[in-house]
Amino acid sequence: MLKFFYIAGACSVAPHIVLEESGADYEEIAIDYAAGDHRKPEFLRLNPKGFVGVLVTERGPISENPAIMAYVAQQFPEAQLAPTDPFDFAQVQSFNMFLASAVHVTFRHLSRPTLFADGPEAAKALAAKVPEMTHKYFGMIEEQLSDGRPWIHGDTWTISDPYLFIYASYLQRGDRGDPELFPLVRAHRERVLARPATQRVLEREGKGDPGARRPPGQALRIAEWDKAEQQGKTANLAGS
Ligand SMILES: N[C@@H](CCC(=O)N[C@@H](CS)C(=O)NCC(=O)O)C(=O)O
Repeated sequence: MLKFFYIAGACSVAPHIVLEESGADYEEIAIDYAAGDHRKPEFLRLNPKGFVGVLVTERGPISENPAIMAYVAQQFPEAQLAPTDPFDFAQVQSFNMFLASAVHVTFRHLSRPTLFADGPEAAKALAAKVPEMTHKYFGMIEEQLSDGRPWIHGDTWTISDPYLFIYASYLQRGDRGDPELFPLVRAHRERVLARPATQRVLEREGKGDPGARRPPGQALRIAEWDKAEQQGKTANLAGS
């Protein structure tokens, strides 16, 4: 049986939703971020990069969320999670790679500055640039939705939709840009949120809506990141 490893509320929500939409029989395994499960040898054997999601198949593990989602779509074609036409499928992949390599990486400058530079001053400088890039990238996504389409590639839901959902949810928190600038993205997020598969995943992951603003004081301040990272106390920051 397929085994899916995730961190509750993290970017792995997207392939988790895709698995749920696929109708596949799979086992889900929560990685405890606070306990550092993603740094333990058992998990690193599956993904030496130490990131979720990871999908373990009978042929071995698959890492990188866009790759997992494409695999599930191709493995369960009857669920119609992605187009089979090569050009249309490339559009899906193009969008997903953009989210992974531009949007997610931009967000990581805020949530995990120690991956890029050391010290609170560097973290502040990295964070200062985030809203500009977020607005630029979400502006492009808003434009793609501007013809009234319900889903990012048109009338049909694809694996790009839950992937956009998770980053639109992080934007919704208001700590990395102004979500009010992107009404079409917000409406799209609500459509994905309302799907039964999404609701089941969020319920089972147990963290609620990933777009909910964190209570004041719960989120660590940027300058505290280095200390928290050293002490392994970054649990509240999973999902970036
Ligand atoms: N390039 C990877 C990135 C995955 C990723 O960054 N996952 C985060 C959760 S959003 C993670 O596992 N973080 C653990 C860590 O940063 O140590 C992908 O797209 O799948």
